[in-house]
Amino acid sequence: MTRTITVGAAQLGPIQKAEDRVSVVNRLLALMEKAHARGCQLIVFPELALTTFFPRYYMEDQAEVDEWFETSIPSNSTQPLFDAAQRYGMGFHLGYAEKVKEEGITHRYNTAILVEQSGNVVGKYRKIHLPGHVEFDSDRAFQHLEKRYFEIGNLGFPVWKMFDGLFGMCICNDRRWPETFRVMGLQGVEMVVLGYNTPTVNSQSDEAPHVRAFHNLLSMQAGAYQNSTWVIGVAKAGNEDGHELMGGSAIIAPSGEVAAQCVTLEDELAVADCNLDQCHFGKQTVFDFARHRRIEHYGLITEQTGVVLPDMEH
Ligand code: CDV
Repeated sequence: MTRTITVGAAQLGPIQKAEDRVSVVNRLLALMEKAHARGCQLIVFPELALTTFFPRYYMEDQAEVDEWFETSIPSNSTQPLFDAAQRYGMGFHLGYAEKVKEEGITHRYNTAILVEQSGNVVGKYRKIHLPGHVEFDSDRAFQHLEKRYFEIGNLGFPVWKMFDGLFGMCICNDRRWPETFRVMGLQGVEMVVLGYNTPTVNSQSDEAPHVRAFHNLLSMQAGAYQNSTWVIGVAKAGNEDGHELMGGSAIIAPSGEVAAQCVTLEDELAVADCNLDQCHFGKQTVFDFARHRRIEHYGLITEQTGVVLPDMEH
């Protein structure tokens, strides 16, 4: 009996600053309806899927910042997503800005949840590799203030049992780090779901858009292949109030091959039948970690963060 799940990568076109949650949730619901018509059992939405990519805006007033955050999920405006999940028997993955009080202290995270077909939340992930900067940076063409608005995630990279398989999550910049995928790979992950908001241009260089699109796929395909797992990477794309975001949402097989991909910069669904048993071959051969990893030579990876040049004096 195969473990095949039909998955929809639900790319979102731009969300303008003025667009409210209700309107965005209606767009998500339309994608869920399409996904249901195409037989999807799981739909994957992008990072910060309920709003524009607000970390591009410098704000000093915390009340203004907090407008972009959710204090509970489900909430009045997001409950329809959970109702649709139940109605269609469809799991979903959703990224959002989370404001939470834990042990009397308020925290803000860039968060994603995994919801099963019954509408129950099975897993929560808080983004660990936060890109960007804390203060206004006049040397950049535009701001990327995730380090200002979010704390580093405190939940690690766990995996969860769902659909008779093992699922993991990460968010956007996390995909560029092999450690992200390997930590989940070491727990046997079979499908990693992630969302991204990636500008088509680099705010600090003239890096070409096609090179940035290449890096996006390169990172996700490498993560898939080197851990023999499915990777579902979903963009928020298009022009948000003058800021271009790349598309290219993709469903990537454990071989590293692209199984399905979005071709527009709009709300779009890419669908693939993902057989989790396809993960076995890589996990039992070239990436059979138990047989082939050489952890006695990997100490620097967890002992050291930055580069330390070797002492070249003889
Ligand atoms: N939202 C992100 O994490 N975006 C980053 C930026 C820095 C380009 C990314 O890695 O795509």
